[in-house]
Amino acid sequence: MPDLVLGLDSSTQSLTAVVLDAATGAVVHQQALNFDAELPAYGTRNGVLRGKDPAVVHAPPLMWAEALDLMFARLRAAIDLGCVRVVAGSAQQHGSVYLGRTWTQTLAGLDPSRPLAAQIANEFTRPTAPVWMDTSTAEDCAALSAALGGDEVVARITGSAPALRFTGPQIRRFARTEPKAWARTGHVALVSSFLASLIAGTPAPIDHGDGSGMHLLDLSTRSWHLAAAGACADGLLSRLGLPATSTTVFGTVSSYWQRRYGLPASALAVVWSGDNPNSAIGLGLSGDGDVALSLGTSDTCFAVAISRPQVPPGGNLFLSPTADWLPLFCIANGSLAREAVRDRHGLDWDGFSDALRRTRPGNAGRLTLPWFAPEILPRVARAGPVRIGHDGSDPAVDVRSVVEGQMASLALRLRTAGIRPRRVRATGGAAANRELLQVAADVLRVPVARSQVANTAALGAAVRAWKAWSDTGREVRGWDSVMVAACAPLIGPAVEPVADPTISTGLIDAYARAEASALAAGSAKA
Ligand code: XUL
Repeated sequence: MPDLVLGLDSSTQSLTAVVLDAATGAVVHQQALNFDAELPAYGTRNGVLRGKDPAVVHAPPLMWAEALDLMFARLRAAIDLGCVRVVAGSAQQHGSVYLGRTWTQTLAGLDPSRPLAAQIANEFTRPTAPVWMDTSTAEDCAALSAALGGDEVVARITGSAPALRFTGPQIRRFARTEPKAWARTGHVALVSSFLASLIAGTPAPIDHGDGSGMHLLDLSTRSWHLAAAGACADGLLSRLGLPATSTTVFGTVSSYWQRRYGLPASALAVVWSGDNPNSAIGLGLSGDGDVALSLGTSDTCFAVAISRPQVPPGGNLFLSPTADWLPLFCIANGSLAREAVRDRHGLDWDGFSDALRRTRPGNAGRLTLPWFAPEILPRVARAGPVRIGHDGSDPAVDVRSVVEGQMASLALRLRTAGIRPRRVRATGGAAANRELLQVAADVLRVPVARSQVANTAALGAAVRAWKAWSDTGREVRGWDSVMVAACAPLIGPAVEPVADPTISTGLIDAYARAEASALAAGSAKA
C-alpha cells in the first residue's frame, strides 16, 4: 500500500482535493465539488451570498464544513484513506469566521456517527463570513490608517496599504456594528484555519502566509502587531491564537475523520494557508524572478523574492510558505474585461484568439486601460475603459489593446517593485488560451509555461504536507527537491517571446503615461 498525501483547497466556488504518492510526489487522484451545484440548500451563487448592499459579500462557513464531509465520503470511494499520512489545505484568502466560547470543546467532542455540519451549526456567533470580495470596510480602513499613522505606515508594518478585503478591518466592522455578537465571540479564524481546525479537532493556528492578508501581522517580526489589533477590536489578540510558520504540524487528524472515514490515527495535520501562498508552491516558484500569472475573473500576478521588495501602492506583500516574500498584484479586470471586449464584438473565444493572431505586438501604439469594471490596481471607482489611439471600432485592434493593457499593467507593477521576471508560470482558466500566453511572453519578455494541474493551490497544499511529513524524521527535503519532484513535471511547454524587446518597453512606458494621465484627469475617478 503506498503512503498518500492529501491536499485540499476551499476556493470561492469549490472544494478540490489533490492526492500525491508520498514515495514519488506524483499526483494519483484529484477531484472537485462545486458549492452552488452540490450544496444548493445554502443558496450561494458562485459560492457567495449577496444582499441589498453590493459592498457586502459573505459566504456560509457551515457550507465549507459540509463540503469537507462530502469530499471525504467521495475520497473514501476513490482511494484508500487508511494510507493517508498527512493532510494540509488551502483556502480563499482574507475571509473570517467567528466562533463562540465552546468551540474548542465542540471540536474535541465531534461524534463520528453524525454529520459534521449539524454538530457545529450552533457555534457561529456570525452565521456568515465576509469573504475577499467584500468591500464594506472603508470606514474601518480609514480608522486603522489613522491609528497607525497613515497608509504608508500600515504598508510598512503589514505589507499592504489599507485594503478593504483584509481581515482586520473586516473584524473591526463586525465588532463595531454587532458588539453583542462580538462579545460572545471566543475565536476568530481565517477560512484556512477554520477548516484546519475541523481536520485536527482543535483550534488551528493562522499561518504566516494567510496571516499576511489581515493587516494584523507585523511582517518583519512575524507576530501580531499590538497597535493594529487594538485599532481593530477590543480583546482581538486573545481570540486569534499565535501565528505559525506554514510547515507547522499542529496535531493529527481527529477521531471524527478516523472513525467516520478510516484515516489512520497517526495521520498528521499541517496548518492550512491561503490560496496564493499555496499556489506559489504548486507552481514551483523557487527563487528570485519566478513569477506566477493566475488568469481568472481577476488576474493575479505574484512572485517570490528573497529580499523584501518595495511594493507599489495597491500591491500586496505576503510571506510565502518557503519563508520568502511574496509580492502580489491583483487586477480586477481580468477575464471580466476580456469577456466584455469579446461580447462587444460578438466574438467567441476562437474569434478572440484569432484577433490576437491577426494583430501585431505593440498594436501600432493603440492601447486600452481595461477598466470595464471598477479596478483595484490602480484604484478606479468609476468604471469605463480608456482607449488611446483608437475608438474601439476595429474588433481585432480592440481585443489586442485590452490584453496588452492588462499585461502592461502587471509588468509595470513588477518593474516598480524591482522584480525582474526570469520565467512565468501560468494557471487559471484563461491560461488555456495560447495566444493570451503569447502576449504575456512578449510583454514580460520571458517564456511563459502553463501548469497542467487545474488547481495549483490544492497541489501546493499537498506539497507543503508532503514536505512537513518528510521532515518529521523520514528524510528532510528542501523546497527545491519537493517542487522538482511534484510540481516541475506538471509544467507544460513554454511559450517563448517573439516580439522585439523594444516593443515591450515602449508599451509599458505608454501604459504608465496613459494611466497617470487618466487618473490625474479623473476620466476614471480614482
Ligand atoms: C488575494 C485575494 C484573492 C483571493 C481569492 O489577495 O484576495 O486572490 O485569495 O481566493
